[in-house]
Amino acid sequence: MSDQHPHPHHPSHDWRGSRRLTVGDKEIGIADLQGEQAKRWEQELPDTVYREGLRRAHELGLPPADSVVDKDQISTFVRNDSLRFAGIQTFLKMPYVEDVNLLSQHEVAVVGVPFDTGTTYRPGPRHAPQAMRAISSLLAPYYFELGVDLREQLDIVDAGDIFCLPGSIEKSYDQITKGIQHICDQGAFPVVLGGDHAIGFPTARGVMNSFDRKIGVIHFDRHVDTAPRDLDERMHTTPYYWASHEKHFDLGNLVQIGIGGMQVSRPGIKEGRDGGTVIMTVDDVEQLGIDQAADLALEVAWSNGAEGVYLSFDIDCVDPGFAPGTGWPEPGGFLPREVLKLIRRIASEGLLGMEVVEVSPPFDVSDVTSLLGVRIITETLCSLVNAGKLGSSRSGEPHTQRAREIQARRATGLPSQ
Ligand SMILES: [Mn+2]
Repeated sequence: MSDQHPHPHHPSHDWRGSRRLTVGDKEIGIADLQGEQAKRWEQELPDTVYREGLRRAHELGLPPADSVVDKDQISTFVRNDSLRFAGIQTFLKMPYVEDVNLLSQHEVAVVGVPFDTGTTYRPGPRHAPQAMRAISSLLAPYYFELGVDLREQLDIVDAGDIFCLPGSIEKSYDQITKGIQHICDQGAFPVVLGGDHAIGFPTARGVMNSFDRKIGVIHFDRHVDTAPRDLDERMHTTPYYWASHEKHFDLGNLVQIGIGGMQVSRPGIKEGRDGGTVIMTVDDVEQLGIDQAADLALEVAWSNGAEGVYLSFDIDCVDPGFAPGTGWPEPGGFLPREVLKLIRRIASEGLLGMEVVEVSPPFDVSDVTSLLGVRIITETLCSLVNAGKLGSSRSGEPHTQRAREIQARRATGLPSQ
């Protein structure tokens, strides 16, 4: 590089002083970068819950052997999430609550629905709750871009699984509805680890039974799932036909994102036409752009007097190149970053609960589909916290009554479970 022709990407002046750089004909404020903003936010986050976890690890799992230098972080028995591949598997290594009567003390309850009797081709989602729990240990609770630390800002517990009956779809529906309704009645936000999409009917029914007001559903999928029956039964192709026959939901509040290709049920399309669903294809989202597509979905879901919205995310709306472990892979779906950004905006308006369905671990590769399912959930939770709909702010201000109660309990030193 000669002095006469300095490389434009290596300016000679001290850019650190001004924090502005000229790249080509564009002047860029370094501080305006998302990454730089995120660096500042990280400084505002507390580490109170993390520190308490370390203290507990020593109390319950003994301080480390004498030769260990980092006496704070390490215990003799694993009792926190420092050793991410070790320990008992719960979602994000959050506490397991064995007594479901105590869910009223927590803000978010993760629950597995290990059920795949509603599949019509590849089975396997009965293994998804455990697979998602296992791979969730890869993720730390801190989300860089939003500057959210789920451990510090939100009280999440793992409530274990609902007892599904693999020999009976109908009895499993009743079990699932009872379980989800219980979580909602306890005032906890349900995060459902499916399960095939047949569970979309009993989960929505459980949410509605508890909420007792009209809801909308934002439904990501390559398939419409609005057929009355499939192979003579209620299956994973039928949940929204049946949900729409409940008191507090109709198809006019169902927005379906990502539908398309050559696996779409014609009887289901007829129901959607008659009932007034809104379908957005991958092309629609591309043409509208992510933000406008998300806003349109919110408009539909919240229309006609709906007072809450439930999010149902079928992993097969993402292209099978990124989500191969699923029952009916259909080429041409979304990119992971597209759905994450859609979810981030949709969740910022608040939700009644959410589910990720149709992850099929036996058909997965390197756990990528399970991992994406987990990221859909963490994206939703971080967005809800960031938007003030759950948990507390970075400075510790509670966003919800439940968060206020949890903080008060922690301050008095009472155990939360
Ligand atoms: Mn599907």
